[in-house]
Amino acid sequence: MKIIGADVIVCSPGRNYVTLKITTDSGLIGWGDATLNGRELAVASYLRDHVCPQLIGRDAHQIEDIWQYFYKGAYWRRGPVTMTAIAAVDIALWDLKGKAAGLPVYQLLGGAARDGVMVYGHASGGSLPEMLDDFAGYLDRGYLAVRAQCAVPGGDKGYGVHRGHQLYEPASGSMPDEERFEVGPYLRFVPEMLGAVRDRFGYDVHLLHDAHHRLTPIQAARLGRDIEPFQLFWLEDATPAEDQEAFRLIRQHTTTPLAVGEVFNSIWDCQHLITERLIDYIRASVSHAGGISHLRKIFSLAELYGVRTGSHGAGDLSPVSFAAALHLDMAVPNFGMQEYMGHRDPAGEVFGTTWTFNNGLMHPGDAPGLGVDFDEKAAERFPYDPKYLPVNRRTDGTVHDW
Ligand code: GCO
Ligand code: MG
Repeated sequence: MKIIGADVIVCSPGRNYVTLKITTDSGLIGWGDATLNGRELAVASYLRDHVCPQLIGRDAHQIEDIWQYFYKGAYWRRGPVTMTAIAAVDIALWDLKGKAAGLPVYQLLGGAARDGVMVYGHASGGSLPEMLDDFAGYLDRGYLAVRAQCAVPGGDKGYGVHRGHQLYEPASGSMPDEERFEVGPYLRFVPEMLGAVRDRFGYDVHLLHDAHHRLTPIQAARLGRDIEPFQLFWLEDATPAEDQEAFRLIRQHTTTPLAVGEVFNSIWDCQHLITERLIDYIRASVSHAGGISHLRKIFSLAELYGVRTGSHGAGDLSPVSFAAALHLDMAVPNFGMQEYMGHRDPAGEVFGTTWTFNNGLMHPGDAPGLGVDFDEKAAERFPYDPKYLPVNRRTDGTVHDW
């Protein structure tokens, strides 16, 4: 199955997505996701200018060889742009292999290790009552796990809080919005918020919260300890993720389960976190951590150390990589939880999907490959629309982690 074409399509159906199309002489087409929120065109150029020409003529079945060729062959390793580009190729090749075999990708990865993939939804609100009502909506829709994010009273908008009736989406504006954040009120409010969830909905639902890299290690330790009574499934991104050592300190102070990794690109970003058992869930994503092939290695390493998976599944990863995550989630023995933020309209006019949601579990479907179609004609109606993630400042103006 020889590769005869590799093209990059940038479109914005609700948000910006970068999609790689690999065409083969068999007539089969594979789709990959190369979206890197706020830096989309850097990956598009990396692929178009450097990777696509080198794909032509290769055997699409040689997934591992092609991965190594682009990883080792570039000499420059890791980093979000490189690893997102390699991921897009890898995802498209798995899609092709599945289509060629007539099997869904999860079958190629070892077959179903569970009936379905537990996903968590995103409840949020500008006030506590609003967040609790949103939370109730997720339970009504059958979710078994829900993440709770709420604006801190008297504070700015807050991370993870949706606006109006649209799904939460962090990128907006052709220049980054600036937000203000102060840690004291946040640390006092979060236990109250999570306590309110438990008071109203009890302890059967899995409860999660994302601190979005905003705390110091000792602040994270305090938060983890303060929320122990509310028995979280995980506390996400307590401290800036690049500092693996920070987790050692947090771990000494709390039994709240810890998750991190949505900004990781490589197994080397989480080697110590996993082998020293400093976290409970690894949250790297298919599209930013080198594709199915590389994420599978991260998950296998994690399995050895009792760390479970928790793939990033924000709406800024396209339906192609979300489907890829579901296939991997189906097959790995140490699956933990899958994030499901959902995709804003009109993404559904461009991406056709086969996944299903039933009683809190998702299934990728049994179509050959990933089960995602991309409508190139429809994509033309939604041209690239530059948008950026917000920048965060403390109240004194100091730039802070967003
Ligand atoms: C999550 C993430 C997202 C990120 C976004 C950045 O938990 O899903 O924190 O909300 O902020 O993916 O592009
Ligand atoms: Mg997060």
